[in-house]
Amino acid sequence: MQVDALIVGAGFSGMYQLLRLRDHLGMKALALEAADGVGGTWYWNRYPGARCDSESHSYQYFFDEDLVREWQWSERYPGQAEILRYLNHVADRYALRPDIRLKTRVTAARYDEPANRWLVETDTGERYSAQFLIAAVGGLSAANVPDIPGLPSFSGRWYHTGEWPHEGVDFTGKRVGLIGTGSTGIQCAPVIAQSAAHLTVFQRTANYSIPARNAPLDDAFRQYVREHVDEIRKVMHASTNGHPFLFADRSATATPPDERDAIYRAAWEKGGLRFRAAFKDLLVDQAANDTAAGFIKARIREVVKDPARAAILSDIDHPFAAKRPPIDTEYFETFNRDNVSLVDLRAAPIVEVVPEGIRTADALYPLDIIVFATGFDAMTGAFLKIAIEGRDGLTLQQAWRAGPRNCLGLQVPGFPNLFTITGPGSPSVLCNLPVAIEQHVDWVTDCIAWMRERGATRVEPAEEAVEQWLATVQAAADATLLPSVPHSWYLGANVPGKPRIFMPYAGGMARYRAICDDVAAQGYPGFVFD
Ligand code: FAD
Ligand code: N01
Repeated sequence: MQVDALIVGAGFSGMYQLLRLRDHLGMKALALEAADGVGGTWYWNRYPGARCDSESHSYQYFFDEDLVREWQWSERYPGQAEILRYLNHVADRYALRPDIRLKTRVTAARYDEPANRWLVETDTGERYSAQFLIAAVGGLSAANVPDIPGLPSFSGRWYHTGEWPHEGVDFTGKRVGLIGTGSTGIQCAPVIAQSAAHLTVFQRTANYSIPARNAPLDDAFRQYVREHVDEIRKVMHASTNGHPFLFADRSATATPPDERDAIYRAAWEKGGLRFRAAFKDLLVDQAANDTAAGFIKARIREVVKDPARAAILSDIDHPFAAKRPPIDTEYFETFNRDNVSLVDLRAAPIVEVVPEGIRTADALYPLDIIVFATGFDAMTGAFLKIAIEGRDGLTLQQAWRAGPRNCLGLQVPGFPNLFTITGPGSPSVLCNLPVAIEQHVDWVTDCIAWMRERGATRVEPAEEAVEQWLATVQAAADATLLPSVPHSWYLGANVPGKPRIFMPYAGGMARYRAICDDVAAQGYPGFVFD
């Protein structure tokens, strides 16, 4: 089948890209989606407690103010089912479904240079040809199940949180092992503990977490959102991370300790990701960060009654927010329950899975169910799972062997007319993602429109521009504490053999948007058209 543009994925990114190319540029566009429903992350991640960390009124599309005004979020942070309902509503409201092929995984895409077409293959045996290929495959969509010896021998059931069964999992009366204490593990542990006979949390790296303070939204707040759509959008666009709040313009180290403590306490009570915006220097100054880290560790020791457990949970080896900071609902409180135990894998690592459960260096833990909250082959995994072949037979695997290379996180040299949405080299996972997604999709759409106006048929970044952008991404990361965590997935450290490169652009969404706008306004310097 011949189309103008083929989009891979039908999550937040793919659906909006489809809408823009089809409805605004009048292109024949099609989205191919591996799942049997739209929604991406929110289709796949149905684990107990799955919920957004972005506040609901900011975790939505803003391209249509009517859409913002008509959708009513029920809670401060929407749960998985509500977000999935929202994305299905969007698919219906904009009549996207006729142009989305579900249960269709793209397996290969080859650039045919003489024809200037992408030839795309799927697991359903279909073949497509498109001038433009837009990979909206998600930065957190390739589940990472660690290669633990003996897993196939396990006599119980195991699940990865990112591929959760749609019929749910009944934990009643079961001994459950949970591996992973990132955002996902921290969300699901309290909920699993409520129904399981026993929950054993296997912690490798202790983590910070801030109370979410989730609550139902009242009509007054909904009314406020309806009446202030433009103002909310302006704040999100001006902010470092695309959230609907700005960082306070004060330094943690320059603030007297008593005053600083009062600010942290107020931020702790307010809850959520706003905590890290309490001071402007938490991510750029180790001494400033230490004040936040010390505050949170003290709260953990306050909440967790058993001093030995509290010590394991608060023995955190990295700066606050240098790994993605989770927010939680009663995570640390969960360790006060009688039916919950904590295993410190730093003291005794997992050795193997055996039929009865998990064996660490010093004990066997009998289990009926293992939950892997072990994250994703983030940022590059879903792209590299597709056999993408560009100019002169160059594969994406070869091009990214030493780490992802691209310009503005949008285009890879050697792969003309291929665009990546919120891929490596863009703010993506450091940002409230709908904001990053709308910016990327709009930029791609404008670029294609610009080409069509000028009769250009091909776009690709120049090598020098790519080198410059890689240096910009590295410099932005080096100006922060982010690259200082050796075991962070931002660096690819969670996947054996993955190159250690700090992948997202850490200079902030507002600055990134300004750079991209400037490139477009100047006629796309650094990109070659013909
Ligand atoms: P995805 O939603 O990942 O969608 C990509 C789609 O592409 C998927 O449906 C996938 O099936 C499909 N796909 C991939 N490869 C192929 C292929 N080869 N062929 C066909 N289809 C393919 N972000 C925030 O900003 N705030 C949050 O609070 C937040 N919470 C999160 C919670 C969880 C549990 C997770 C995992 C992520 C969270 N995120 C959050 C990040 C989230 O991924 C983004 O907010 C957003 O949903 C990404 O949308 P997307 O369309 O770019 O990617
Ligand atoms: O994954 P993670 P996640 N043995 O990679 C551990 C988004 N998200 O799914 O730190 C033992 O962060 C690993 O240990 P360590 C958000 O962007 C958002 O939780 O590598 N343990 C870590 O504890 C987030 O950052 C939300 O030492 C192993 C955990 O598994 C991203 O998705 C909710 C192990 C993985 O943590 C990913 O979060 C959920 C092994 N072999 C997710 N391998 C919200 O916004 C890994 N681990 C609400």
